Amino acid sequence: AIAQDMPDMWTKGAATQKEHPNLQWFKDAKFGLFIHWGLYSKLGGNWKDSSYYGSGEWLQYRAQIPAAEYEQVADSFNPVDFDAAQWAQTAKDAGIGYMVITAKHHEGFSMYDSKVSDFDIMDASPYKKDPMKALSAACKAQGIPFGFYYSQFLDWHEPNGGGNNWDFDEKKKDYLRYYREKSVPQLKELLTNYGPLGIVWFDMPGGLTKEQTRQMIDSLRTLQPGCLFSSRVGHDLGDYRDFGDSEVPPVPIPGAWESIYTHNDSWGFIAHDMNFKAPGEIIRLLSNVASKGGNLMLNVGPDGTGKWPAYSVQYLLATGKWLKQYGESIYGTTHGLIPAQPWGVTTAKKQRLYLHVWTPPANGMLRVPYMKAKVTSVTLLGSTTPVKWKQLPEELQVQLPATLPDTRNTVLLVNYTGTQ
Ligand code: JFZ
Repeated sequence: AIAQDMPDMWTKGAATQKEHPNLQWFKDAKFGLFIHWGLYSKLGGNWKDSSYYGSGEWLQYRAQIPAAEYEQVADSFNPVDFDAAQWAQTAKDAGIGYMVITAKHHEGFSMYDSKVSDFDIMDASPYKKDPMKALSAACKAQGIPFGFYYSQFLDWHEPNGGGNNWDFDEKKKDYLRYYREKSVPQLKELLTNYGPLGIVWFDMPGGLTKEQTRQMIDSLRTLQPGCLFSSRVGHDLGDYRDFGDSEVPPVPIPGAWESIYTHNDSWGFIAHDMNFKAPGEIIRLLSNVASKGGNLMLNVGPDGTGKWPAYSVQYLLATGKWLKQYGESIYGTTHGLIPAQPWGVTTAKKQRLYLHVWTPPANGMLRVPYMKAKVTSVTLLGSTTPVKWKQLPEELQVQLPATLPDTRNTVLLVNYTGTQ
């Protein structure tokens, strides 16, 4: 019962082309970390006397800051507290399966050592080091697949880049020239200088036909055939699908896909945004996305000094603690075999069904409808407390203990024989 009666927006683009041969690690990873980090992180949503809530990385656009003026932010961009090993360690302890960081966002500033542009952290900032070199190495040391977000079309710094119409006349723009002179050469740098990449995360396509996009992809592929390209490369040519920000499909979706979420209300750092998702929310979100067959990529927005918001560290580590106990119900699973229930959702592995209990029924009697295969055991993950259960035709009933091991999301493992 996959993607039945689904509106077009959910099913479109799924498996329209040959699957990339390197998708399995991505499908199994389930939990990714997105990092938005750039000059906007130093501004934190503030420009002159105004403060802007919402997406911090869109500040230049929101305040219509001229490129020449915005450029000066780089003069004092000096993330001295950036610690690649610590970032990778925190990600590891949080149970993260892959990391994707902004190499260049719409502002046009390269957060790595680029020979293609002087508007990069090596040439334009006092920092004089390449944080992406350090981070890619630290992730490799932790065994975390590493990838770059790259804004291939929007570039508010370049006269020929997409998006900036407050400085530059849209009609005079030569997008192909921008692709030829900055975008593609930079993508080649990223695919050449940072070891094997798990993902290039394109965003906001524009300025290219489908054929031109295909040509760009083909030339980039030769550098790293194993690297996955996200759907926002455009024209349905990506290797996996991304749902719009903060979307979880209502029923299972086939193929490889990801839901992306901010941790607070913005991708890029906003100093006064404290609306962080608590560990319980993250854990339920992660199990919800997994129950539909996808990955959750959760974002962190470090500040201009290179520190993560304290709540992001704290809540991610709490999520990691949960994953230590319940990880087998997330990693390497497929979508659940039972549709979402009032009490929660399910995920699955071979002959195993995981019941993610978010809201236990008042009387403690958990009803699992449509359970046809023969159940052989029901246990609480990470607990020795026995549970009573019985199987009726097409329904499994489980009596939950009075106190659950984890009130945010307790997981039960159902072993069964035959096919469900
Ligand atoms: C883009 C960026 O503009 C934004 O700054 C951030 O990096 C985010 C992850 O991606 O924003 C988008 C792009 C596509 C959709 C929504 C926001 N979409 O398809 O719904």
